[in-house]
This record gives sequence, C-alpha cells and structure tokens, in this order.
Amino acid sequence: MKRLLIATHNKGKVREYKKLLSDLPLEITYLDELGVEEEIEETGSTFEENARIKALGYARLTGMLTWADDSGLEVDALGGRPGVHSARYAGQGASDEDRYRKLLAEMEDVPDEDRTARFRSVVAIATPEGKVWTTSGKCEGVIAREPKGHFGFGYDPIFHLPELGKRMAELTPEQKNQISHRGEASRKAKKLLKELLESGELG
Ligand code: ITT
Repeated sequence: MKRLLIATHNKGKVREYKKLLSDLPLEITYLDELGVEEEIEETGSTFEENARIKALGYARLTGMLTWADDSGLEVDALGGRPGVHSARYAGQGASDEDRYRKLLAEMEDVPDEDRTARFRSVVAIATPEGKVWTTSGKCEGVIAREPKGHFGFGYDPIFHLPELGKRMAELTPEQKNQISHRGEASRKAKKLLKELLESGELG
C-alpha cells in the first residue's frame, strides 16, 4: 500500500487527518512517528505559499507522497492578523492558551460588531518529484470575549459561531469537521487525492 506522510507536528491536526483519510487505500504516517525532526521554514506570505513550501519540502526530504496544510485565523479588526503568523503570535514556546489570551487582550476595546474573523486553511499535496496540488477552505465567525469549550485546539475556545450559538471548542470533532476551514479544504483535497490515485498519476 502507498504511504502518505502528514507533514505536521501539531497533534490536533494529525488526529483530524487520520480520521478523515482512514478509508483511503493509503498507509498514513506523520513526522513524529517517522522521527523527522527537521523543520521546513514557512517563509511564504500567504497560506497557499506556506502549504506548498511545507508539502514540497517534506516530500523531498522523506521521498514520500506528502500532505501538509497551512492554516490560521484572520481577524478583520487587526487587518487580517495574526494570519500566517497564527502559530507564532505569542512567540516561541507559548501555549494555545497564551495565544488566545493575548488576542483577547488585544481585542479588548473592539466593539461586538467589529469582531468578525475567519479561519482559513490551504492543503497541499506534493510528490518527491516536485508535483504539487492545493485546495482551500474557510470558516466565518466572531472573536468572543471569554473562552468556552474544551474540544479542538488553538483559537477554538474564543472563536464564536453565531449561527450555532457556540464556540468552535464546544463542537465535537465530527461537528467541527463538518463546518471547519480544514474540513472544507481537506474534503476537497481527499477527493483530489482519490482521483490522483485512481488515474495512476502518483505512480
Ligand atoms: P504545522 O505547521 O506543524 O502543521 P502549526 O500548529 O504550526 O502546525 P500552522 O502553521 O498551520 O500549524 O499554524 C496554524 C495555527 O493557527 C495553529 O497553531 C493554531 O494556533 C491556529 N489554527 C489553525 N487551525 C485552527 C483550528 O482549527 N482551530 C484553532 N486554531 C487553529
């Protein structure tokens, strides 16, 4: 069976992807399982660029078909920040909670009607020979004033979904997957991957 590397160190993402891709004829592995410690630097200025850089970089490094995503939170009142810097927003070694607390503090004086935001995700699939494909997804919401919920990861406890009346972190993994940016991008990427496998394009 062909192997697919999920190129992430984020355990939340590994969990979500293993589940999503479990019915494909692929053996799924991930960086920590392979013991890959090299970091591919995310030097792009968009999610699309960074997803391509990550997928191609790890595909070349490992010689494996590779799936990577770049994702993050765009807050309108902050001109789209933290955006591609979402993981580094509170500096090296900070926790998910440090990051969302910092964002709540930065947003303290922003009125309710201006607290709109969205999660974005781009998934890239790359071969060691340098072929790469991408898909994208987004999820609209509002930055809440205090955290709630214990599911998910990252900024989920402060990301409010007005239509559901809930935080992202109050949704079960299945519910989150149905409406999330990563769910959308990865369903499209899964369809693409299936077509590529069936067409023989991946060898
Ligand atoms: P890899 O690069 O190893 O995949 P990462 O955590 O650094 O893992 P990103 O570069 O894509 O991932 O950064 C995304 C950050 O954006 C992530 O660390 C979270 O802080 C935030 N984020 C992305 N998707 C999220 C989600 O579904 N829920 C909450 N926060 C999310």
